[in-house]
Amino acid sequence: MTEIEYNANNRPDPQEIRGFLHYASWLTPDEQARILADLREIVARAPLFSPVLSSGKVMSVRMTSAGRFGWIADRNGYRYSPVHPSGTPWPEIPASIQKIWEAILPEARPPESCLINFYSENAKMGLHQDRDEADFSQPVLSISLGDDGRFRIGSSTRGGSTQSLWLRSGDVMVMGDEARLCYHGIDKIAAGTSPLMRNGGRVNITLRVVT
Ligand code: MD6
Ligand code: FE
Repeated sequence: MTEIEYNANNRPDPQEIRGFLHYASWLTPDEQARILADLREIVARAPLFSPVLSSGKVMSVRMTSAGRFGWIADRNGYRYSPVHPSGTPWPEIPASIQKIWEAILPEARPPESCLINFYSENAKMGLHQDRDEADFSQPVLSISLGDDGRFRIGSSTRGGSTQSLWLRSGDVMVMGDEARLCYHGIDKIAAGTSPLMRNGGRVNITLRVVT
């Protein structure tokens, strides 16, 4: 298959919302399908699992990862790990995903972790900060595929006002600089809003520098 190339100059400019940069419809439908095919290969080797938080609660989002580090959660807490819960190393980050980071964030260090979150119709992700990484000067980039998800953004402290926007299939979001430690989460999935996946659901991919 031909290598995907992304040229950020031919793509939509972002809208800023509380320091987050939202690139609506950055990926074409063909590019989204190509990325989804690469994700299916990752999931075949590193199956999705349901993380259990230290509270004993099982997360409604199912996850797996690619790259040097993946995010795992079990009774011992949550952390980055070089291996899947099965003990095997994570698959490599596919070029179709890594090249999005390189096109949008040419100055950033290469991503070391590619977290893949799968949301079925009733899954949610509570408001959280991404603060398990060592270098907060490095941004986090997310890619949304499949059904629409309502993304909620707060501030860098708990409480206070929030704002929401819908993330749609093909959208890219960058959380850097003053937004890097803002609380955010997904409070609703709009089932049946995307034809990308036959059985519905939403996928969010987050790329991060961990060390
Ligand atoms: C999601 N995203 O969109 C969850 N984190 O399903 C995140 O938690 C996230 O989209 C950091 C930066 C961008 C994100
Ligand atoms: Fe996050």
